[in-house]
Amino acid sequence: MTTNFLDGRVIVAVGDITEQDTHAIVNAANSTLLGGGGVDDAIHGKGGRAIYDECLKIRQTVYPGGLPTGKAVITPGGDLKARFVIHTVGPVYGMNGGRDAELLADCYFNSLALAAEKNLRSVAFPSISTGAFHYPKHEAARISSRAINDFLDLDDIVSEVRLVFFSESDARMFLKHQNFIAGPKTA
Ligand code: AR6
Repeated sequence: MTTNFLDGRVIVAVGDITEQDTHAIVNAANSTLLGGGGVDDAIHGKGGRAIYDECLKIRQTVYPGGLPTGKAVITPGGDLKARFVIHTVGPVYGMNGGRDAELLADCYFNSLALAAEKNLRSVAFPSISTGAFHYPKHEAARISSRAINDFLDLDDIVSEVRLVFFSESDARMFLKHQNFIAGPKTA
C-alpha cells in the first residue's frame, strides 16, 4: 500500500533508502560528512568510494569546519541506483537552543532546493534525525511534511518526493501526524 499527498507529488513508502531508484536519495549525515551509523553507514557502504571521495573534497574546500546543521550538499551516487546523494545534517534533538524544528525543516527544504537546482525531479528521503539524533517521530512528521509542502508550493521542478520509512509502524506514525495542506489519497 502506498499513500500519496499533494496530487501524487509526495509518496509515503516503507523500504530501504539505499534501494530507491529516484534521481537522488538523501543521506541523514553528520557534520563530518565522512560516515557514521544508520542510514549514513548504509549509503556509504552500498554506494562506495565515489561518495566518500567527493565528501572529503567538500570538507577540504567549502566546509572545512564540517557541514552545518540544516544545510545540504550533493555528491554522485556511486554504485547506488540513485545517481546522486544529497547529504544533510539533521538537528540532534534538544541541543539547538530551541531551534530544532527550524533546523529540521531546513534539512528538507534545502535538500529539495538543491535537487531542483540540479534539475533532479525525484528525491527519496529517510526520516531525518529520528534515529541516532532522537527527534520524536510524531514531531518530525509534522515538521517535515510542512517543509516539503512549503517547498513544493514554490517549485515546479521536483515531481516526486518519496518518504521512505524503515518500518510499517514508522510510516503509520508519519501518516497520523503529517501536516500536509491537502489530505491523503490511498491506492
Ligand atoms: N532505510 C530507510 N530508513 C532507515 C534505514 C534504511 N536503510 N536505516 C535506518 N533508517 P539515523 P539520524 C531509519 O540514525 O537520526 C548516523 O550515525 C531509522 O529507523 O540513520 O539523522 C549519522 O552518521 C530512523 O528512523 O539518522 C549521524 O551521526 C531514520 O532512518 C547520525 O546517525 C534516521 O536514523 C544521524 O542521525
